Amino acid sequence: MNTDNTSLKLEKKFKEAEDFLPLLGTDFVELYVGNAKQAAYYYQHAWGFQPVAYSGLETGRKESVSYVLQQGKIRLVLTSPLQPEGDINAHIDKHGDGVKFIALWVDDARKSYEETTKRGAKSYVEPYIMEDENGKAVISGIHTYGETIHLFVERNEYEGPFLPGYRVWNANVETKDVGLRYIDHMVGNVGWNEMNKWVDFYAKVMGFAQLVSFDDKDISTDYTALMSKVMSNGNGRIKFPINEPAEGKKKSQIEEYIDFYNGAGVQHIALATNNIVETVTALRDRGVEFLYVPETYYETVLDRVGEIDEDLAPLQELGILVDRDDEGYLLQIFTKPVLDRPTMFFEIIQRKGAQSFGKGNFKALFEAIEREQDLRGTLN
Ligand code: TYF
Ligand code: FE
Repeated sequence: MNTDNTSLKLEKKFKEAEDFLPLLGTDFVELYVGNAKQAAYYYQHAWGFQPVAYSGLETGRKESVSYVLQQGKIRLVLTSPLQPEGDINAHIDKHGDGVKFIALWVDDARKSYEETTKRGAKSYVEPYIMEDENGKAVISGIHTYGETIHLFVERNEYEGPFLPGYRVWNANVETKDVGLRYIDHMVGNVGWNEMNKWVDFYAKVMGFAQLVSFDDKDISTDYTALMSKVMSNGNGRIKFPINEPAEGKKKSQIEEYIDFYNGAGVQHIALATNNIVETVTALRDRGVEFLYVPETYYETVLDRVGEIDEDLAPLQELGILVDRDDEGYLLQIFTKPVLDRPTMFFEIIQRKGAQSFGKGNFKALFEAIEREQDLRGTLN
């Protein structure tokens, strides 16, 4: 039996202990952004997210505004301040646009809060009830790396468009979705020597188990290095890899992120599709920019991964990477940062059996990132 089998490993790790923090899935991801109206337009028209809900001046909210968009199970919330000062402005001033909340869907937001805070989580918000004519929801929250927050969302007594206080947001123009289905994983970048602290946090406070570990020998090019550990919850629906920079000849992409984000934060969100060629073709047509992968990658890729269902030509044309483990293979591609600061980016992933992370692609991927760093003058 191969010890690399991630699915089996996860099953074994969780048989022993009862899961004290059962998570039903990712509820939503909320970004604090400078201009939510225009960001919403970008995610709607470039990424094919559908308008779902809105809250702002028209709904009686005075301080800030939020747009909710959805594609498959992926729910994105974009929030901007309407006034000077306050937490949202401070967050944007320090980090630029970025992920503030990773909200997790639970059956019991009070118990989630109690179980995690008693294990050492720092409280962000005690359980509170949100209520309107569509029902009620219970929300609580704890701090994770940087200024990022995990919210626990209990919504079994709510039947409205998003959460109490929101109204339906109807689009004035149709946009076709691009086939994105769910969040496969969300990666956090943390500072020097901080990876293990956050790995311990996910293990002890959240009851997650470590799936994989990559040291700086696995993840290095001639120039840069990083380390990474992948944490997963009990049912495998929530996967949080944590990266830290490692010493190399030049500046690690993780260090570049930390410099521009001014601290730890979400580095990338991996979105799953059932047809990566169609999804990436649609995204490219709408102007989403992806990392460039050199032809040489495709000269040897099939020797490494063996036979695959897809034709190689479209994969090469689009720059899609392939990797294999003992359970199958995966196809993945990475966007350039979607902000002016070289901080957050997206990954598009299609899993065909493989439950691992694209270790076989790290070198090609990191060299592609280095070329971008070089163009920005941030490699040194
Ligand atoms: O899913 C994957 O394979 C990626 C790989 O800084 C990765 O998460 C790892 C570290 C990094 C960028 C991408
Ligand atoms: Fe990833």
